[in-house]
Amino acid sequence: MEQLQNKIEAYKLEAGTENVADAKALEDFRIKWLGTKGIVKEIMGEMKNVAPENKKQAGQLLNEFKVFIEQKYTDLKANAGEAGDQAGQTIDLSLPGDDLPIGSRHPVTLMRNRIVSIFQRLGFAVAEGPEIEDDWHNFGALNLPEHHPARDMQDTFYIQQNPAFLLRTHTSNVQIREMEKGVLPIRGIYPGRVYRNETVSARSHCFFHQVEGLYIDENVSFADLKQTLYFFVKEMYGKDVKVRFRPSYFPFTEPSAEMDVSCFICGGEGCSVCKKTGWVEILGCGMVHPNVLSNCGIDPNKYSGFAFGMGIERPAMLKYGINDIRLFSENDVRFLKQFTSAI
Ligand code: 2NM
Repeated sequence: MEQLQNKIEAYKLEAGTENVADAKALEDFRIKWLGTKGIVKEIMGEMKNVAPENKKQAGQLLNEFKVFIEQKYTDLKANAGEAGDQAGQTIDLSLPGDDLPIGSRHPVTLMRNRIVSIFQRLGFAVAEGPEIEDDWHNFGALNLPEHHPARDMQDTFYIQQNPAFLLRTHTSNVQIREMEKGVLPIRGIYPGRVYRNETVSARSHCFFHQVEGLYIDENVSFADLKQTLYFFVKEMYGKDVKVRFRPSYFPFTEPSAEMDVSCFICGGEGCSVCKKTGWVEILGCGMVHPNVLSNCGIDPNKYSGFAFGMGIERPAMLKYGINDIRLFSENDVRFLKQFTSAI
């Protein structure tokens, strides 16, 4: 029994110091220790020489030894794999590399970038702000006091744990935050996600994306607004596009207008997109209300400015022929990989 114990200890020491440099040496180790004529098999055969009263203990020792050698083999195999990789031995360099799909930009991102980059060329600087906003920056500062009926124009999600906060209903909160900084003049373009409590359907969703813009300086006039937005639509829809402004109402601008472009689907002939009117509404705009300027610490007697806002999903749907707004947020790769563009 003692003899067997000593033998096992010696083998353990021997196996413990073994190392392999490559797959061939690993296989040699396996054959030497675990093969059909290997050391583990051979020493197992010694059970028959053990006295009956020692058989139980011997069995345990031998089993333990077998597990020890198997573990050693597993370790060597892992190391040999790494060593082989490092030496380039297990890699076939003639094989093509793994295919890494590079993906594509989301159609909303494509349309946002198109819009934003046109204004950037006019010197408008991009800024972003929080999507979870307080009442003041989303409503109050925008000339929309509590209980003002115009708040009903946008059904709002409030934060349950603290209703002083809400999900912004437009990106105008960024305008307010930029104006509050007190650095004038301001020429900014503000893209982002906004939220409204609307029933989800093919045409409307409870969240969507907007780009808003703001220009504040001395002597900014409605003529500047018209010319800036006219430049924008010519870049966006081509130089033959026509525009018209219709009077409208926003609490934060006075006067306010909605801008239409001649239908870029039918060219003004009349189709389902323009509902046979020849015109498509694309944005709202106006001269920033003096109350809004005062709310942000800007002197309305010295400064004036214009602002505008537009959705991104609708023009993206028209451009790419998408008929259901929900597709934008379902993350189906079969949908997403259809859109390609340089920007
Ligand atoms: C629109 C339409 C018209 C607008 C105005 C302002 C601010 F902060 F300057 F008062 N922000 N956004 C505005 C004006 C937004 O979206 C349809």
